[in-house]
Amino acid sequence: MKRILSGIKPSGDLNIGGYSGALQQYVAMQHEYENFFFVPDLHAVTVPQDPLELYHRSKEIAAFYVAAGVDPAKSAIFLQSQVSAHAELGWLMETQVHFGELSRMTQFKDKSDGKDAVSSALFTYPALMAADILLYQATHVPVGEDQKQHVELTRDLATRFNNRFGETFTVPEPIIQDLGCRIMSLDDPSKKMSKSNPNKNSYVLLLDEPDTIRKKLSRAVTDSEMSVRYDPENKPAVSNLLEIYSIFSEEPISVIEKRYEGQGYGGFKKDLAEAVISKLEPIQRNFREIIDSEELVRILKDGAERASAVANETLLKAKKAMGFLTF
Ligand code: ATP
Ligand code: LTN
Repeated sequence: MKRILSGIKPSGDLNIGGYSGALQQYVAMQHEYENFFFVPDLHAVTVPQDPLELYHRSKEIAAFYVAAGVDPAKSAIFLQSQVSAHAELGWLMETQVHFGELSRMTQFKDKSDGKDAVSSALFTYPALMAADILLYQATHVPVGEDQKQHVELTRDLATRFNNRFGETFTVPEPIIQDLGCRIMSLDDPSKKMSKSNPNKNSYVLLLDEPDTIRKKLSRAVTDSEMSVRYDPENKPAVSNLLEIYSIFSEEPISVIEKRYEGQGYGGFKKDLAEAVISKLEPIQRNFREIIDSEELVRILKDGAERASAVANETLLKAKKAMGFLTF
């Protein structure tokens, strides 16, 4: 059976980049795999977190999984901190990863750049991410482009461990879709759309009101050519909007290009906003229904139980292989 493990950090409000690169893939792929979708809350605290915000955001990410259409009967949905095997295998993976490998991780460089105090956990984070994936013997890991390097390191660590201690872990494959794997900022198409951007108009949040979405997309930067054409190299801003349009309307880019042939950007941006709004509207409605429900608590408890059974088995196997006493 093919298995997926993936998750979205509860470190900020979810934007349409995370929807495109991660969440909509989870929903689309869930029926072909056995799935483990988790909330990597232990990863969120690698940078300072307000406890109350962490509490609410962790629930929100789980609620988004369900609201977007991840079926909890088919997929285990759980919080990382409720399955203690993550922290334990994370430590064991830290003993396998090299300082030089961690130093090459671009996400660490980006997130530590210009900060005076950076936690050591931000640096060793990829070892915990490897543990997340390997605990479930995941065959596939759907992520956005920015996580490719971490999944590749996970593959190296699984192979290294298997060579040193005997066959223990499945070597996972990243799944990175061609389109929408790197949605760019609305104010600067050279930067990834990110919740850490101080300019609120640079991203659309999954919980943004329709009018806010219209306003943000109408202000998105374009270019002076006035032609709706997909050409990421020469027209990065318009190509980014076309990718968003295609993800949200589920239409091929060529069909969208044709529709706006010979027109400027006004109508295109208006229709883009409506496509985003109509996809988000049911997700927002489902989200509001589930966020404070007993059902969400039940889903997370059940998910943690199902996840623990698989994770504890792998942890035991890894500990035995390394020579720990396991009676
Ligand atoms: P941020 O950059 O906003 O701080 P992040 O990438 O650090 O977010 P998550 O929110 O955990 O962290 O990302 C969840 C998933 O969404 C990951 O698989 C990531 O690759 C993907 N993702 C995040 N931003 C984008 C984007 N702009 N385009 C496509 N995929 C994205
Ligand atoms: N590192 C990821 C979040 C993450 C993850 C994972 C994604 C932690 N563990 C395991 C996929 C599989 C991020 O920063 N977005």
